[in-house]
Amino acid sequence: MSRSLFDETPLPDAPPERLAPGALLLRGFALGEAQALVQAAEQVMARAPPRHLVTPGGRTMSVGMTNCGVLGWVSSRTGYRYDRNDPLSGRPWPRMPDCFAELALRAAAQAGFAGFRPDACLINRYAPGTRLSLHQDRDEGDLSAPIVSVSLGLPAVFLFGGAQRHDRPARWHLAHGDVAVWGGASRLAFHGIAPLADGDHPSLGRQRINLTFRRAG
Ligand code: MD6
Ligand code: FE
Repeated sequence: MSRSLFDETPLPDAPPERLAPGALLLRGFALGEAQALVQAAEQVMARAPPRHLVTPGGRTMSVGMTNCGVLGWVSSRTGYRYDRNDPLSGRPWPRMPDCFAELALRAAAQAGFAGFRPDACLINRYAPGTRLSLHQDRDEGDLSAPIVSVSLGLPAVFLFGGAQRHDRPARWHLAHGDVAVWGGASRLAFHGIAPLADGDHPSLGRQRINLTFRRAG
């Protein structure tokens, strides 16, 4: 099959890109199953709708968030925590779809983290203009496990900083089907998402969905 000069789809055996020690970008790793992942995410979101959480400081987050798996990440005026129940419904979060857990396990292994069994999947939904300010993911019980992050829908600019909030972040382009795996020396790096540019994605329309898998318990 010939390849257009303008085709940005990664070659199937493209080597991982290194964002930093312990942080790898597997371009297109989830492309083949992206449609199944989108469908499964939509089923989770039908049962546990994305909501705009309030930070301990009293700001409302512009990203819509929900979870699946045994544990879900939530923020409120009282702080950040993992909870077994969805505070909106009072019921357990939807179970993690098998296609989610299998993809996270394979991506982590590809990046050198064998045996990754996530118990939490945070689902972030971005509309055009939405951003996620620089933060660390440090509420998880097992910081030796990596985080696996799957991008679906509109492309985004991932801001990847250092161990200090004021370290100037690098900018990485994340597209539909890209998977980032990070752990080890990068596990507590500051990171965020720049305001999402508007666009119309063939399968997701005017939005970006991000799945981040963690070992929280
Ligand atoms: C996002 N991701 O891509 C937000 N955190 O929408 C994250 O905050 C993130 O991608 C830890 C590890 C990987 C990530
Ligand atoms: Fe994060």
